[in-house]
Amino acid sequence: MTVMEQRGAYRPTPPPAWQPRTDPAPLLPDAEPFRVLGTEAAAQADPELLRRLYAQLVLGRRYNAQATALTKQGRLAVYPSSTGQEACEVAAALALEDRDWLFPSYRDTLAVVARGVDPVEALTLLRGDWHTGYDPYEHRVAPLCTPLATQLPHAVGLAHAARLKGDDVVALAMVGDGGTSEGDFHEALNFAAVWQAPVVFFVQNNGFAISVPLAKQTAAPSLAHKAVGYGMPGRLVDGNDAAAVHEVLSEAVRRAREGGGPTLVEAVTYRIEAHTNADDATRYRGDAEVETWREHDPILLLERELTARGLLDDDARQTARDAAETMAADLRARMNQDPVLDPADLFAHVYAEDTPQLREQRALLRAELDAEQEGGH
Ligand SMILES: Cc1ncc(C[n+]2csc(CCOP(=O)(O)OP(=O)(O)O)c2C)c(N)n1
Repeated sequence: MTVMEQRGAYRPTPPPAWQPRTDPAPLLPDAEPFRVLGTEAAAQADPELLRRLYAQLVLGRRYNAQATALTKQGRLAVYPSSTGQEACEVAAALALEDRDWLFPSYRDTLAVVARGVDPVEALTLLRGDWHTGYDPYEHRVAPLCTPLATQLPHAVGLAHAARLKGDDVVALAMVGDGGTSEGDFHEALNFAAVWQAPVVFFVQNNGFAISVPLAKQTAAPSLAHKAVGYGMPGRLVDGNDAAAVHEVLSEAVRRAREGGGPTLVEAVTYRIEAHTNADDATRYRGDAEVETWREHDPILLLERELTARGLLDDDARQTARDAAETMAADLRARMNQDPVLDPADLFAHVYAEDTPQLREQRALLRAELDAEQEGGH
């Protein structure tokens, strides 16, 4: 008798407490990223929405170029460009209602601006100031978050608290592919799924975490597959297809609002520029790869669709470009004004009440500044 035949006589039964909890099949992402543009589904897309997305993409591309130029002119300390990722940025902002909350990472200035924050105020932190610049409550946009993934548990906490209070609020939290390896990612997704918090986790997989490619970041089949382990649906979408990203995010927001719990959305996209102006991307990737992605450019994809449907002519294209130039000129002019800063602000908001040490340091700084002024410097 072979070993297999012997085994056949023995039928293992599961331990008494075990029973299937949820069927993983409905949580699994599709094998291919969801697309709208260039497919039959595009015919159903609302022309007004497509036009709005287009105008925002053109504006966004120009904003990225202008902000990068400002770093070269010494007017901005650092800028993590989202060139190539504009569809994700714009769709994230447009998928939310005013009463919802956006939790951006440092790369998501464009989403912040598309949600209505003043374009100059949105750059305050990247200018090197100590505070966020904008009032997070005004547009319900959390501060741009530099420590990776820490915005995720913040989003879950806010969304869970809102639900406990009976407020109709959904939180959408943005994170990069590298951020999914952080402990905060795990804790946020686990908590959100167990408590069915109204949150949408939006991962922009742009291929790299600085110089680390996705293949070295994770062995998961896709980042969207990570959702299954937490018991929430994972959705995979073409991150350069603005209509597709908008549809998938809107559906996830709706689901969260209706009490269906969190969703993890992975948008497959590409970071066209270097990590920031302080990075040299040619050290870890080739031009050929970048060129392939340029052919799958988010503005190009939408332009093709709009033109094919007769929704975009030269006039409309020029109007979008003119609006972008006006925004860029205003951004340039306002960013070229020196900000008025009080060095004593360093001590503000550290503690509710100054400690004796802070009081002493504040007095020292004040004395030094006064002496400088008296000396005519
Ligand atoms: C907790 C933490 N660790 C390390 C860093 C340094 N850091 C800044 S950006 C970055 C890469 C993040 O890549 P990804 O999450 O893919 O986002 P992307 O920059 O591509 O948008 C790293 C490691 C950080 N900001 N925070």
